[in-house]
Formats: sequence, C-alpha cells, structure tokens
Amino acid sequence: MPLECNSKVADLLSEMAKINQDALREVYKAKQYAAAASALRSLNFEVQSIDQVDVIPMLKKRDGKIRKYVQEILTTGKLTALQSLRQRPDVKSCVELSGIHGVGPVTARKLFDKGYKSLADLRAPGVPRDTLTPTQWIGLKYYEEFKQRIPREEVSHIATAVREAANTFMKDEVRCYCVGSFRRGKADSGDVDVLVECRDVSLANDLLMHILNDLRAGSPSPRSGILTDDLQVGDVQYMGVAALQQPLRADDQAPPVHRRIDIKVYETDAFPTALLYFTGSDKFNRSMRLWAKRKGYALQDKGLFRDRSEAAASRVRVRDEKDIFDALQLDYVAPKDRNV
Ligand code: DCP
Ligand code: MG
Repeated sequence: MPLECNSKVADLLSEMAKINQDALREVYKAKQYAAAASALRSLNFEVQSIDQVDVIPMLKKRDGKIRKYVQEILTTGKLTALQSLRQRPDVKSCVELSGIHGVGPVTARKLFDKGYKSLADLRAPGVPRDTLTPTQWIGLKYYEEFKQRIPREEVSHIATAVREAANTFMKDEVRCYCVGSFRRGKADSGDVDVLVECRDVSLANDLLMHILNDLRAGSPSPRSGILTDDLQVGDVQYMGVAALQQPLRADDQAPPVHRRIDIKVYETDAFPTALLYFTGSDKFNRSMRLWAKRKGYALQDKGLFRDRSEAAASRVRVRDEKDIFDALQLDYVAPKDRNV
C-alpha cells in the first residue's frame, strides 16, 4: 500500500486551511488550501520541483498563490505566511479556546468576539453560566489535565476496568480492545479509546449503560468512581472523563489526573473494521481508505463495502482485521507498524 505522499507540504497547507476555516472564517480560502493539500497527498509520487505540480489543475497557474506557497515550502522547508498567521492575537486566542473540549471553531470565534480571549477570561469570577454549555464547562475545568499525555500503564488500568465491567454484562466474554495510540504500542496516549463488541446488536445500548453504571460513583463494583464526568452519552458511543481511584504506586501522593475516555460498542459484523479504524493512525487510515477506493471498495468503521453505495448487501464479511487486508490484497500490517 503506498503511503500518503507529500506529507510535509500537505500538512502545512492543511494548517493554513484550518486557520482560515476556524479562526479567520475565510471559508472559501480554507476550501482551496484543503483541496490543494488533499490533491498533493493523493499523488503517487513525491514532488521534488514545482513543475511537477502541473498535474494538479488548481496548482497549474504560474502566479497562483498556493503554487507559490508550495514552491516556498519545497525550497525553504517553511511557509512564512503561516508563521505570521500563527502569531496573530486572534488566531492564538481561537486556537487556545478551541482546545477546550466541546468548543468548536465557530464557538471559539464567537467567544473571542464577545471579549473572552483566553481560558483565564472564561475562568474569571462572574462569567455567566450560559456562556458555555455544561460539556464545555467540564472541558474548561480539566483543560490542563486533558492536555497531559497518559502513561501507557495508566491507559491499561483504565481500559482494564472497562473490560472487567463489560465482562460482567453477560456470561459470554466480549471482545474489548484498548485502541488508538495504545494499540499501536505508544508509550503514552492523548486519551483512552476503548472498543467493545456486542454480539447481539439489540443489546448494544444495554451493554454500554451497564458499563457506565458499573464505573460511576456509587456502584457496588470495585471499579466504582473511575468515571467522574460525562461529556456525551450516545446510544452506543460514550465520551467522558476517567480518573484512577488509587494511584499506580502506593507512595504516589499526587491527586489522580482526569483523563479523556471514549467507549464505543460495535456489533460483531462491524467489529473488525471498527477495530482497524480506531486503531489508526489517522494517516494510516487515510492511505488505506484511498487504496480501497482505488480498488472500488468503500472502507469505513462500519464495514468494508464492495461498492460506494455502502448498502448492507454490499458489505464484505470479515471476521478480523486480517480479512480486511486480504480482501484488499494487502499484506497484513501489525498495529505497531501503523504509526505513520
Ligand atoms: N481517527 C481517524 N480520523 C479522525 C479521528 C480519529 O481516523 N479524524 C481514528 C484514528 C485514530 C483513532 O481514531 O488513531 C483514535 O483517535 P485519537 O484522536 O484518540 O488518536 P490516537 O489514539 O491515534 O492518538 P492519541 O494518543 O493522541 O489519542
Ligand atoms: Mg487516542
């Protein structure tokens, strides 16, 4: 499978797109940058000199701005326009505010326009409760804690609690994986991502609620209190906050750090593709989706589909991740080798 090409140039153009979209609300410009980045990633060769971008229609015009930016990155490795945008006070504020869990770019800009330019402004006494939603207040409360990486051992402890809770639901052992960067073998993670299988799709919501109740304060289980706050409770997907009840080392006096946790329940037929998707990395996923598309398939978390209609009838039967690689005529790639 070819890995994504031109990542360096495309990443900088994607950042231009994000800043234009999120902070400056220049939606048209943002789309142009994003389209150029995507076209460069989709090429099947590394661009070495500017003439090679002629194959991308939108970059063909000699005096086009984005073409000039690509040229600058190719020759200097940097993009000065992006460097100065990053320094702009409104951009800095919007980046900071949209780092609050639940605050999207539009809200960040609205808060900025209302005069809230930093976390400190939102934490000052007297800020009206309706300035943020309950979820956003939780995001603000734990802002610094959520930014900290989570050591592998701690991710493992939290995920084990979810697995134990899931296994008390029915007699069957359920497949339960800690996914994301943890499954790729990383020494630390940004959050705890847990994927749980439910063989009977009609019980998926019951299973999720059972897990949540088991982990919340007041439950009779030994795992009680690990979940401290809810961010979003869906039918089969949960976003919340977890904290260890006991420190990993007995002599550790520091209070527990609050961590972001996502729990997702998938039915057996969709479990392998969900496992692949949530293991990532996101770049690896993009490459694999592109490969699948070129072969006429659609690869999603919910399944591998024989055609783009994504109708249930066109779903390829897969029992595990290996079947997905086989169906796409790819050599199996172990999770630790998906860190691209
Ligand atoms: N994912 C994706 N595209 C996205 C978001 C997520 O393909 N836009 C997939 C790939 C990710 C996985 O979901 O690896 C989990 O998402 P995370 O944001 O938790 O990313 P990681 O777990 O890889 O990294 P981190 O350690 O920062 O949590
Ligand atoms: Mg993660």
